[in-house]
Amino acid sequence: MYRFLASQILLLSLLTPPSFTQEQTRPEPPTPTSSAPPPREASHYRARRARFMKSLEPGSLVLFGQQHSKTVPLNKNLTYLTGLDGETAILILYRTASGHGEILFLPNPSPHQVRWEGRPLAPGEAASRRTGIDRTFDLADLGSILQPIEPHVTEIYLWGDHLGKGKTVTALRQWIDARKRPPQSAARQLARLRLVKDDLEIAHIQRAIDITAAGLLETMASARPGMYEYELEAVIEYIAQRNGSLRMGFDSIVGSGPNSCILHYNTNRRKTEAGDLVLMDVGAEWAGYSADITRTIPISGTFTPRQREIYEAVLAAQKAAIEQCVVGNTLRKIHATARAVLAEKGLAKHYFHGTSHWLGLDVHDVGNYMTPLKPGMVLTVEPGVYIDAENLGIRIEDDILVTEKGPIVLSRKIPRSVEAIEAWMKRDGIGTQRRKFEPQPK
Ligand SMILES: [Mn+2]
Repeated sequence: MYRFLASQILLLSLLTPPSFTQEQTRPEPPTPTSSAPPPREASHYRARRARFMKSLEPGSLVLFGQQHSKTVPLNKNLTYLTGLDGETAILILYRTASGHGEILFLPNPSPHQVRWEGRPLAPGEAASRRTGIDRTFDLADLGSILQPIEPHVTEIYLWGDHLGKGKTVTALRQWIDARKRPPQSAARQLARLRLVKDDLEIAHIQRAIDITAAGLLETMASARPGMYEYELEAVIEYIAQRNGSLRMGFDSIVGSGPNSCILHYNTNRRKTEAGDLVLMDVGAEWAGYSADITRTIPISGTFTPRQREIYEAVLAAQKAAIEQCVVGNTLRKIHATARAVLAEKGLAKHYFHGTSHWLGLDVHDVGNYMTPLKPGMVLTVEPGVYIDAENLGIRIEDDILVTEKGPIVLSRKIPRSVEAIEAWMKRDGIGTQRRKFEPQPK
């Protein structure tokens, strides 16, 4: 009898998943995204969800999903509404006659998954504190929790194709597909909200810009003829990552000489030559928000007279356009202003692109491009002149916050005038010298 019991206990202990109680008494390890916002920010997410749900009719239910993955694009609307930044999650928001409800579903991983992939954000207090959502549940319980809500749902909105995989999601998809009315898109309502940034968003954008600024300053100080474009890129991205920006908002563009004329060049493999211009269009990301800044520098440290002439023209166009970033104006007006300055100097035929786009969680952020400017909107102003025959491409791009009192250039700390760039480039940067342990250049 005793031996039987002992073997039963042994069997039981083999079947029981390893205990994590010891780990739970320790402070929570930092999540892989160090850009994760502290809990006090949850009130902003709560306010955004309330505003969003007010824009929908009672009886509406909205589904947002995200599957943690390095390859699938992030669901930025989920970030906007919860602050989550790539974690696997399904958010359900629903509107009733009297108000709205919110439920967050998070995976409860098996010990096996924890062993291989680590511990994801799980349902519970930590998730509630971070997102401001009181009700967090195991993703596996989604079906049973949705059931009592279901009869009250008249309209379903589904955000994108981000729901992910697995049994629960398959069942959810079947439920959606079985409904008479296909799911609607809430893109328009979300885009309208995301167009005007709240304080927290502006702080995040400013942080992304400040990190990008540090990277550009270091790169300008490091730039020397003979460096490869990717060496300059490495300095920018090193500074970005060193400061907690774990992704760039988009592929860095570092185009020297002829490549400065290619608008979205990002091969970044050419060796720079004395006298080249180098166009750097870069943006670090912070808490999901991207900066988007372009500086064009002379690799040798001083502009030639011709480069200077064109540079001053582009800068004049940019300054005039920035002055137009006032409440009530449109992007069309801003663009026309930049173009007019370049046209006066006979350069309009070398200006091929628009002047502005919205900036936020997406580098080309959502929102209607005809919307007149309102306080809290953030946009880029980036005129450029590209003369292929002279290997001369110049773009100057800054990030602008619209306020009641006029435009604020959030990226103003980065040298922009010819004099300021040349003065800054006299310095040494971390990319100037090779470290002892690096192989010598070929
Ligand atoms: Mn841009």
